[in-house]
Amino acid sequence: MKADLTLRDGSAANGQMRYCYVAADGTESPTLRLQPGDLLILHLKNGLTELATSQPPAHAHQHAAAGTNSTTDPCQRGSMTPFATNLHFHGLAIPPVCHQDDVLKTTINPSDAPFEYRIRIPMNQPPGLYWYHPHIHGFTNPQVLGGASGALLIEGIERANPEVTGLPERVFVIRDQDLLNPDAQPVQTDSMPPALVLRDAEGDILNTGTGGGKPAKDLSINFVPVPYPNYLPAKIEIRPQEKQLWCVLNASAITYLDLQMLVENKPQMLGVVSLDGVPINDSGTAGHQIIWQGHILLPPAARVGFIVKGPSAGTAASLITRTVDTGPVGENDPTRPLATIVAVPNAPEPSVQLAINPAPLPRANSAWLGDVKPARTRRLYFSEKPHDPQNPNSRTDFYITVEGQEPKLFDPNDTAPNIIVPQGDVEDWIIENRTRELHAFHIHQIHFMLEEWNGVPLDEPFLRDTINVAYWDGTSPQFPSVKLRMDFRDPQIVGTFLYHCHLLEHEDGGMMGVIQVVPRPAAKP
Ligand SMILES: [Cu+2]
Repeated sequence: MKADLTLRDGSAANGQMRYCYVAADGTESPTLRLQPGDLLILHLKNGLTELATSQPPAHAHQHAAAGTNSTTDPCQRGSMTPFATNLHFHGLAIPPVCHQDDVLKTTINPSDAPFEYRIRIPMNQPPGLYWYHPHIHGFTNPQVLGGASGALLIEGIERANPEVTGLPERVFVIRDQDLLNPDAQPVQTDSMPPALVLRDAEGDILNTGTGGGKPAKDLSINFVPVPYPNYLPAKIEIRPQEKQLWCVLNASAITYLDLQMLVENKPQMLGVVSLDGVPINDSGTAGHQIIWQGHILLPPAARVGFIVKGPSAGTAASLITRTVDTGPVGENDPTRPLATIVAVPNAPEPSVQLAINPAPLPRANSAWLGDVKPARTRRLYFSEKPHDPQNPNSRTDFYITVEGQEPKLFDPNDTAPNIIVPQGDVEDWIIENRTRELHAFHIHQIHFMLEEWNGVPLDEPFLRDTINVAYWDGTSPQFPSVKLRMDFRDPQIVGTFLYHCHLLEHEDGGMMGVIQVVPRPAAKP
């Protein structure tokens, strides 16, 4: 498959910077549809203009001055500027090397010719929803918040799960953006008093804990904005009682989603068939292919595939996101509608329908991750502190630290690995949250299994690439944590790559670390 994308920017009427990938035929941020084994040749032209330099993001000063960015080879630059860009293919098990999925050194400038990505989708890449977005340190947040993201779908979920064969399939990309009406008062839909609007050091509206009030960011669904304060929803048409597979990507920079479908105000059960691109019964031992849920939490960067059934004709139905308590220093994320679901007999059918009689997907030939004994256990933790210890209102420094190492902000000019792993190993990582807001742990190149949530064993029969970590209440002797089983067995995944919080303000603010997977013979005993 070939794709020619240009990253364009523009300044909206309200002064917000907007970014978009534009394909050769004018399509905006196209969904790239691929199959295992396919070769994707993607030419990315950096079409950013000087506009991008007029509004330096909060943390720009940390990095913009570093380096000259004058090397002619886009594979060797590494120094980051607001008008530079690159691509990360979130969730794909492809090598962390230039022209594939390297974001440590790969930097594309506006003066460069279109940059070629050549990506072979692995034969064992699970079928599901993935995505692409820029990953320039210090400037990922403004570009993604401005709209730079797109879905990448690996076809074949019906080969892994007979429950979805023949279903029409739709892709929804939910993005966040700065408020279109930041000065508007909340519209009161219930008896709650207007919430106080307090802001954090990054200028985001603090979590009110009420479920209402002014959100930190607006949301859009497939580029239809649903802005505060009236939240005029988008419209989704579906035939009455029709079953469809909905694949939803939370491409937000910082906003958590908790998706729910209401019919006549009653929550409907949603049949989850995949998370983060991976079918639910990936282990082959779950005994079921669907997890029925009344609502689905999606941290930034997470994806879900679920079966919905169209409501009866004439009934009021909607897709909403429920409030997420992001913690006392988290952003305010109230309950709000995303789309009205309208059941009409002549609703246009989605353009994609899953095969009715597909060849079953071959089973993985490696042992299920949950059955592999980990070589070792590592402990990492999220922490935060004011940049100026004397001034609690100064901007926040965000850290992810390997226990025993000195907390250090990510520095693109010092990419010595924090963690070295011999290829072939499986490890357990315990990740603690020592802060009073949510973080979403993500690692490039690999998936992991969630083994424990706050010490409670889960043993999920599927893998994830992004996991929410609960916030600390400020008093408990134990910090909230997740225990993950990390899979470094893939022989293709050798080299240096990143793990970080996927709340992009945090990532740009330093909450990122470097891992090196070394070839087996070179590994120390
Ligand atoms: Cu975070």
